[in-house]
Amino acid sequence: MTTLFDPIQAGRLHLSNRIAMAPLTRNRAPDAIPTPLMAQYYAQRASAGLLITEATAISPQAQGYSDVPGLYSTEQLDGWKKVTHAVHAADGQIVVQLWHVGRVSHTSLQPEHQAPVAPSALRAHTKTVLIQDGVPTFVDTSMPRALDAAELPGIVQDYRHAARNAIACGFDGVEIHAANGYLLEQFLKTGANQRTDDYGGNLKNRTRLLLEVVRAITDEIGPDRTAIRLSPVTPANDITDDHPQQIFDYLMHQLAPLGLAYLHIVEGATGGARELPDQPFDYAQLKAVYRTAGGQGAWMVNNAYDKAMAEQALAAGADIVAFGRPYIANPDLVERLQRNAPLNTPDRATFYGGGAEGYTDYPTLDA
Ligand code: 8OZ
Repeated sequence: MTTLFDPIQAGRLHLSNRIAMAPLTRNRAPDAIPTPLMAQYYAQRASAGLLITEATAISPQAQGYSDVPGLYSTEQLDGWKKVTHAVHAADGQIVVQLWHVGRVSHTSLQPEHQAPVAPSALRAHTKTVLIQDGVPTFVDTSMPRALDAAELPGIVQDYRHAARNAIACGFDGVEIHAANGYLLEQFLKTGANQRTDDYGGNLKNRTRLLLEVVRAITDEIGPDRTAIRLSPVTPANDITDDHPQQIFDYLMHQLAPLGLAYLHIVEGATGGARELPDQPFDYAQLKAVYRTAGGQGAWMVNNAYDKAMAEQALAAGADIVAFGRPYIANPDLVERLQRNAPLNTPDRATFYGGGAEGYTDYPTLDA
């Protein structure tokens, strides 16, 4: 029987175990520049089979929160190089999550304080985090403007550049953030996309931007170190779809031939309930559709897993399990799971913003 502690190949990535650190926004990158403290934080967690960075903006327009990192300026790349170097020195492996927030932003974070961009001029009824005088404050997102179709190639180009930058920084690959109500999912789902052009309406049109982004990135850095995160039914950031099974099954057919390293599936509500009574979704069917269509990427699952659930998921055919909140508080999560040791409890008050406290000061078992 496969265990969490068995290695696995995912495209070009070789994971020493099936435990991934899920992407976690921590708002500790002032001016969007990764810091030495971030290098320490990721290196502390390097025993994970794979580290996935916090969501990282591909361009100034892609920013939606205070103090989240970017991957487009020289200073940002220099900061990330220290992160990948520290992780590799600790024998870890790290991919960067590429992010465009779309409408989940605030004018104060946008270039020239313009409106955030979205498929349609529909406001997301959700909050973003602004850090004012060091204190994280949740504020309503701003009213977005609808993107002109002529602007979309520029956004695809920004993803391509960010992927190139990722490799230049020493990342082992990239994970495209197409989940949690951000730009790519805004195009996918009916609740945010009312376009009448080639990027709205039918399944082909609503998946078009996402697939253009995937193709640009795989063309740039190779499919075997490109991955994607999806959240078929999450209500995160006010996102909804009328028929999620339909569009995600369709997407599996499109992604299957592209040779991605892994698919990362958030089951249920991100950071919340795994079962949503009014939004049933068949994840086994999703995987079956992908495999039947020839998809060979590793299947990564996420959301509120513990060890027993993770082992069940592997037995049911998942390849990798991503742990989020447990990784905030347990840098040595792999060892703790292996030894059935108790886990430290994460402190919500220090999730977003601040310094070392609640970030790099959680003790290991040995400490
Ligand atoms: C929590 C706070 C801010 C951003 C996501 C990038 O949900 C995020 C995020 C999570 O994917």
